[in-house]
Amino acid sequence: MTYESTRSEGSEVSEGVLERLRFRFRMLDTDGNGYLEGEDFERLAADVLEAMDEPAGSQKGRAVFAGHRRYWEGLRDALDVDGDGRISPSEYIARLGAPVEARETVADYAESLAALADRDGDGFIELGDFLTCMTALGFHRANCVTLFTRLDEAGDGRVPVDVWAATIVDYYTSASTDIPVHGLTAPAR
Ligand SMILES: [Ca+2]
Ligand SMILES: [Ca+2]
Ligand SMILES: [Ca+2]
Repeated sequence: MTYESTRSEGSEVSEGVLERLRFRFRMLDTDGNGYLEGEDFERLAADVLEAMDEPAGSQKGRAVFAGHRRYWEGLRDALDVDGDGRISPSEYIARLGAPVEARETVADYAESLAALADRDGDGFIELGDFLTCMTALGFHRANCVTLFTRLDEAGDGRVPVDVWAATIVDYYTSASTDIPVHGLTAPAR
């Protein structure tokens, strides 16, 4: 089987998107061995559940594990070109031309994380819960505060769960750097 690039002519990948992908790779490679593997995603799910005091066996907990697995399996199926069961940095970067596949891959993941961040189940994510969840995932606190402020259009200190889920999907699938969530990639301040 030969590998054909999914990039079409004229769809130059912006440096900003590349930067975002590199940042993501480092965050997802939770054991830091230079490859993405199923274990990295199990660890990521366990860590964020622990940070949120959510039992792994609860409905939300099971959804988070299932979302992470689905996300990992989607990445592996789409990107593990040499079939060794893990994703190298170059395999990860090569996914840039296929944002539609990525959307299906991250939908459950995004929804489960948004539901987890709504700790009291009122349909909204409050700043404190947001920061606990996001810093457990590896994002820088200051960047998360900036993002939350931009998403909180009503200015009432909370963001609707569905808005946050859609924003997570955008983060993984958009080729644009002109979206609020792009700021998550900025270096720690
Ligand atoms: Ca790894
Ligand atoms: Ca591979
Ligand atoms: Ca809430």
